[in-house]
Amino acid sequence: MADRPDSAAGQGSNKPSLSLHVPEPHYRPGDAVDFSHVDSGEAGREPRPDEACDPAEMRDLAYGLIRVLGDDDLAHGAWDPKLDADTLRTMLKNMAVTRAFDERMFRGQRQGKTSFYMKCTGEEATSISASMALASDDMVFPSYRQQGILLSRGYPMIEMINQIYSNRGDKLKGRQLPIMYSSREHSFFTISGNLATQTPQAVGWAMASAIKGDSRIAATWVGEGSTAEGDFHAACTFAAVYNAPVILNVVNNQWAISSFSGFAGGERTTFAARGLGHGIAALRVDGNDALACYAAERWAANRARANAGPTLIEFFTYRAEGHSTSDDPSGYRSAQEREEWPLGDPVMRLKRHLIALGEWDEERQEEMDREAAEMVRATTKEAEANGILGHGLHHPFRTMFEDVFEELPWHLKEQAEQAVKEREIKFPEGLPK
Ligand SMILES: Cc1ncc(C[n+]2csc(CCOP(=O)(O)OP(=O)(O)O)c2C)c(N)n1
Ligand SMILES: [Mg+2]
Repeated sequence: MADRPDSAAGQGSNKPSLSLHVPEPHYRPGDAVDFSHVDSGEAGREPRPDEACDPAEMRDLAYGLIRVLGDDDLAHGAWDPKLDADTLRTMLKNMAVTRAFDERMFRGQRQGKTSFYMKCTGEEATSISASMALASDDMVFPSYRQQGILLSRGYPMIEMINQIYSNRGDKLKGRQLPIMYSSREHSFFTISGNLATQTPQAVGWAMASAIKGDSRIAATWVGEGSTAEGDFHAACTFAAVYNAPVILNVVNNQWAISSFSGFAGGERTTFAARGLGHGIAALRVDGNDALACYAAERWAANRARANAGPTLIEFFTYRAEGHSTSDDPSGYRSAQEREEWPLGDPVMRLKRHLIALGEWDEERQEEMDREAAEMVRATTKEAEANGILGHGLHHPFRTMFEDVFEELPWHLKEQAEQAVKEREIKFPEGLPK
């Protein structure tokens, strides 16, 4: 018989019994919230290393917090991207449009026009400001909360609504969950609900771009919860090994549906620090600071373009609203969290910055918000003419069998005929209204 450790599991041993740590969020519904443990640091504090810097020489940036916008609403320090006022106003407008779009689509779900929607409230800078720092043909591999990229890249809003309604105008023919857009023309890779799969795909695309001698880089966005997936770590390994021209953006909004970031390892170290173990340059950034988000993404893009290596960026932010229309966060977290969150709101902070520069005022902000809401309203009306959920104006049923094979194989032909027949039997008078 093989040797067994002396009564390792037995009672009466004087060895301490083993135990596990199960993470618990700081606050539950009804709890008073105090974020004083969050070290948000000072704007302008962090150094900005050379873009070709060895990751080992910039370790501290994975544990600090890059901030540009100070409490005085002015830009500070080496990370100030020094954007002109027109670019800042465009950024603010992209945020206003995204917020108005989110509001309208959320209401549309409550009105039964779609089955599902996801807002990005409070996280707008992590997609809009970051993607504005990329070239328009750099390939992006987003998750489901980066609608701001498409809107910033000029993707027609009506196409987004058609997709959300799965109507006859939906270019994806109702085959994707609402909000899982795709646009080759906008270098926007098809969103997948299988979390983190986009990360190795982005690295693979970046490697292919380098193999072909192209100059376009890739960027991916992944939630902090999703970094617990094996795919994310495989992506980091490939990115580091081959020095792939890629940016791995981790949006740490602190929640993964009802699980807090502790379940993805957030209690142990920062998400940016995941990069260091792989030898990847890592930056930890105030995700509610539009200028810091832009500056970090630009740094990483310049690095990738110069063949100096991949970058992992953690955007530290807060998911201000529910995970999706299927979620009710009041069941698992304190409502006070949003009010107490120390890094503020990205839209308000950028607005106040422009006002502090003398380049904006409250009247213009109100007018811009009004125009954004009106534009979304009008576009929604236009899309509704193509149909909404349950009104039967979707792509014909049989189209779900199309577009995969050049010629439909016999067994799929049989299945398609059978499916259509079953529908006729079930709804002899046509589909119910
Ligand atoms: C592989 C996989 N596992 C689980 C899910 C279910 N799921 C959908 S969203 C989500 C939370 C993801 O949280 P995070 O990555 O932090 O992104 P966030 O929603 O905060 O933007 C989970 C667990 C999924 N879609 N795919
Ligand atoms: Mg999250």
